Order: sequence, then structure tokens, then C-alpha cells
Amino acid sequence: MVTDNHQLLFAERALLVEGWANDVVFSVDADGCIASLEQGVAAGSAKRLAGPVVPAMANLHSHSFQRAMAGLTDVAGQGDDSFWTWREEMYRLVSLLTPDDAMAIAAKLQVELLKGGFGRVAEFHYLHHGADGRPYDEPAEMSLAILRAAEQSGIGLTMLPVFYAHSDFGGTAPTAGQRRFIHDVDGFLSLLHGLTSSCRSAGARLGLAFHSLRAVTGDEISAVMEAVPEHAPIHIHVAEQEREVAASIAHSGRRPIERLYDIADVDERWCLVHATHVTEAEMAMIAGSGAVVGLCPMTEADLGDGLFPASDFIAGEGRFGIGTDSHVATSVADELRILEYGQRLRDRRRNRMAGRPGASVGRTLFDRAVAGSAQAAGLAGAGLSVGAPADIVVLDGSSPYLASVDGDTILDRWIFGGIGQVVRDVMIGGRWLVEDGRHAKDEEVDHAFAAALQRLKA
Ligand code: NGQ
Ligand code: ZN
Repeated sequence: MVTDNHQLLFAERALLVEGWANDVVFSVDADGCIASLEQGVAAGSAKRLAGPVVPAMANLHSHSFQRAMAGLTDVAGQGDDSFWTWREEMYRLVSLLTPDDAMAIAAKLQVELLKGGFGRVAEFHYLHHGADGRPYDEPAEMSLAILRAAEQSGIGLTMLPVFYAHSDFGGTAPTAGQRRFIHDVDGFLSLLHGLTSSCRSAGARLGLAFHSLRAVTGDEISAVMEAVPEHAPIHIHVAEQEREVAASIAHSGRRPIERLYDIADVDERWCLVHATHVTEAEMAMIAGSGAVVGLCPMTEADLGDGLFPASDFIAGEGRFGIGTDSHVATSVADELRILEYGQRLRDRRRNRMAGRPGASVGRTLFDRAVAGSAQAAGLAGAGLSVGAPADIVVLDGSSPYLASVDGDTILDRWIFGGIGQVVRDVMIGGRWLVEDGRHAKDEEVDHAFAAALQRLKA
């Protein structure tokens, strides 16, 4: 129902910023924001939503092109397969991708993410140049492909162009496989500034990233930081693999996270992606700085990274959010479930991420990830409240698993129940993008994606 350019929506149950509420009418204004929220009221003329309502989650870490290789790197090689042998296979895909491929894969991924309960994606984008390593005539060609994909899918986008200059600590020259990623400081800043207006007109947020301490020197970080716009989110991969920790210590005598805090004034703008190999002192430093740790639990498991001590980190009031990174999974539930399960497998105990007795693990994980992911994506707030964007996920109320429960148990069933496709409808910025499990652009997106995969196979 639409009145005065306002849409009225009714939910029997909704997870608002202040908690679960019953019989809620949301009024969504023409800008796609929640103009008012009334609880304990009759539906009246409002459109009845088909199940419990939760906020859409931001996905804080994506390399969208890697969706094309999901499930294609699980054949044993000659030696000791690792993150680094996987990276060689990933570089092979990098060598083949055109801007059209990148767009088709990103659009498909974004539609899948919407159906998995994500409303926004932070794209950690480092594939900048042509296959020979030379910039395109339009230097932002590859970034623009991501923006176009987001226009097609409708997902919220936080664009993070990545500065990448070297292959290892100490400013080592990049390898041939990395040539599509490389800038000097000036080249990177001109890409960043060039993207400002395209992002603004596409409604995307713009931040930036340093690929890793392997890929940039301390001096380069300092030079880029001088030119970073206020409030821009800043992301970096850090301490994901033990080899990186060893190389960091060999180079500077410091572990990667220590080294990062030596070099930069890390604060709430920062997202430390993975931070897998972290000491207690480093965890306290991260928590104290207000930075978010960007956990990508399915990819971290896939790549054999190791286990982030998440239960200790939240006990110390550390902030985390979730990303799908290489996209071997595309849903909120898969990421949160394996995050908890990793802690259980390590401890041989249950319910590790609940925080306090009596708390639902699903609710604890969901609330903290919603807040941390929004912060890392550069959003001013998180969750459903007056003034916030209407980024709404409607779970399937016709599922007997959900219809029979209430409150936090809805989240536990979704995350831990293994109950199939639970996300039914998704509204982003006041627009319905997924309805009854389908996206309006499914056919064209699938068609272009299939063609890209065929081309990449040939
Ligand atoms: C990436 N991905 O940049 O895509 C990395 C691998 C690297 C993950 N760390 C490459 N999951 O770190 O050098
Ligand atoms: Zn990554």
C-alpha cells in the first residue's frame, strides 16, 4: 500500500534496533528510509509481510570475480595444497577476465548475496588493469564494471579500490601473476579520485583498501593516508596465513597486526580482514582502537587459514563483521554457523559465541555482525530504526520451522537449523529486489553469467 509516496508495511514480528517487536507498521518514505515505526498496531491498509523481518546484513569483504571458481579448486595437486597453491589457480582466472566477465560474475554474485540475506557488499577490488598489466583507456574500467553490476542487482555497494604495489614485505617487485593489480601511489590516488563522482551518481559508498602488508610498504600507507577522505572506510588483509606472520617478523621483527598499528593510526574507520593469527595483546589493541575484524569464516575454512579466537575477542568487547570473500558460500546463515562451529570444534564444547548465560547464539552473532559489518561498510548506523534505510529481509513465515517459534529462536533456526532457503523477500532502500525468492533480473543475470563461465572454460 502506498500513500503520499510512503509505503506501509506490516510485520507480525520484526527485529528492530531495540529488539523484537510484534505487529509493527513500517512507513517507508520516497527516499527509501524508514519514516516511522509503530508497534502493537493493526495492519490496516499496510502490506502484510510474509514472515519475520530482520535487518539486511552488510557483507564486508568480497572479491566478486572469485565466485566463478567456487568448487573448482578442490582436486588435489602434486604437492602440499595450500592457500598459496590456491592463489596460483586464482591468478589463472585473473589472467582471463574481461570487464564484461567481471560484471556478469559480480551481478550473479550480488543477486545470490541478496537471496542469502545481505543487503550491501563491500567490494575489495584489486583487478584493475588489462591482461597485459597496462591500464585500460578508462583506468577505472574494471571498477565501473562492479558499479554496473550493482546497478543491475540493486544491492548496496561500498566500493573499496585496492592499492597493491609489491609481492612481499620490503617492497619486493610484483610477480607476473599480479600485474593486473599494480599502481604507484599517484596512480592509485588518481583512480580513487576518479571514482568519486561515479560512486556518488551510482549511490555507492567509496572507501579504499591496502591489499596487505605484503603488497604495500609503510611509507606507501602513510602517503595514501594523507589523501584519504574523512570517514572513508579503510580495509586491509592482515595475518591470514602463518607464512605472512613469519615474513613480517623476518622483515621488521614485528607481527603483522603489531606492524600495522606501528605504521598507521588504526581507528573505527579500519577493517582488519581475517586477522586470523592474532595474539591476546593484539586482540586488546584491536578492540581498544574500535576497528572491526572482518571474518570470512567459510573462505577461511576453505583455504586452511586457521581459526580466529572469536569467543575470546568478543569477551574483550572486540567488534567483528562478516564477509563472504571468495564466495564458497553466499549466505548470512552459512557464515555465522561456521563461525560458531569453528569455536566449538576447537573447544569441544557448545555455544561459544553467546556472551552470557541464557543468550541465544544466533542472536548474539547476528546483532554483533550487523553492527560490525555496517561500520566496516561505512554506514552511519545499523539495524531497523526510524531514519535508517529500509534494508529489510523477510524470512519465510510459511516454513513450519519458523512458524512454530518466536523471538531469538527464529535466528537460531535460520542459522543453525539447516532448514533450507529461508530468505523470502528483500527490500533495499525501499525497493523490493527479491520477492518470493526471486529477483526481477534473474533470467538476464543467469544468462550473462552462464556465458561468462563458458567463455572462461574455453
Ligand atoms: C585475495 N584472498 O587477494 O584474493 C586473497 C588472496 C593474497 C584471500 N586472502 C591473495 N582470501 O592474499 O595474496
Ligand atoms: Zn580477501
